[in-house]
Amino acid sequence: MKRGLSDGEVGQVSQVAQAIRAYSAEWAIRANGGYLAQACGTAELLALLHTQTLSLGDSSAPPKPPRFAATPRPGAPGIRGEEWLGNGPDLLVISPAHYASAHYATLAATGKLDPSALVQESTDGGLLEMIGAEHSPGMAVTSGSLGIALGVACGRALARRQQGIPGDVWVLISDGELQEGSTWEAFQLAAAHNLGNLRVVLDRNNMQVDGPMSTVMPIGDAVAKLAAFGLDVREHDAHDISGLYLSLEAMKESNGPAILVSNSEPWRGFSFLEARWATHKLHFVRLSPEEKSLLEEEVSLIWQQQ
Ligand SMILES: Cc1ncc(C[n+]2csc(CCOP(=O)(O)OP(=O)(O)O)c2C)c(N)n1
Ligand SMILES: [Mg+2]
Repeated sequence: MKRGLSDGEVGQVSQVAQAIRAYSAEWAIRANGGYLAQACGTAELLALLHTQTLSLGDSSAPPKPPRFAATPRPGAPGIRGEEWLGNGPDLLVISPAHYASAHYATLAATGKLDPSALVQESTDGGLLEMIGAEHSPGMAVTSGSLGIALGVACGRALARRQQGIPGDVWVLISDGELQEGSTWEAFQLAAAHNLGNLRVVLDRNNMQVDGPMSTVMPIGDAVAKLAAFGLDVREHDAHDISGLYLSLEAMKESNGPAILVSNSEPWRGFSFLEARWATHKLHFVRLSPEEKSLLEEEVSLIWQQQ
């Protein structure tokens, strides 16, 4: 087991997490709405995955992405989104494609995207799709149709094992995806093949597009179900950097597929989201003029503290 993070390292991760919130908020301010709560719930998790947990290596993809040229395929122009992650050996798959904004913000906060490139987000002909696709920086799978990328990740983990390719396949999934049958089939497959190179992190924010998970379609005791499907399960507070780091490190010791349930507060970091959380409807937030100026103030505070 690795040692824990020093206070200095926790501080650095926290700075990256705050930058992720700020970059995502800037997009929401520009577009007068956005997938901001996803960044707020996963900021510490994404910061840890990118800077501490995974070995992503250096990226040779351009920090200022070119315009869209073609859907990535052999012989076609264009760059595969995962090339922005780095040259490995690990791979990170973001399954819920509406978390792309949080992930672009992470790439900007970790130096793999030029922050000025974020203005491309959701613009015609730009690579930074609002619902990320496999040509979008940092996105390995086109997964706007939810519940797909976990199965793809299982296939890639199995192929890596068969071909002796080192490195683990990490996948971020959402709790809404636990309401889909394909997710459970993928877990079942991961257990059947004992995929020890598959590591799943679940952002459990207790909401999906139509409101609280419990009223849209309750999924019961997720931790017990995941264990019953043969996964090595842990859960932790998504915003406690030191403990989350140790839980992620412990996953690396598993010989089979492992999952971390990251219990998040999708309002974390911005007061207008917290004020609205009673509704559990933060999936895509539009901003009132008052909320917009409050958010602008809180973003500028984050940058002052960097
Ligand atoms: C296969 C599929 N079914 C339905 C949808 C419509 N949809 C878009 S987002 C969403 C909710 C997903 O929940 P979660 O990922 O937990 O969202 P969040 O926590 O960000 O609100 C749904 C059902 C979809 N994109 N794909
Ligand atoms: Mg959710």
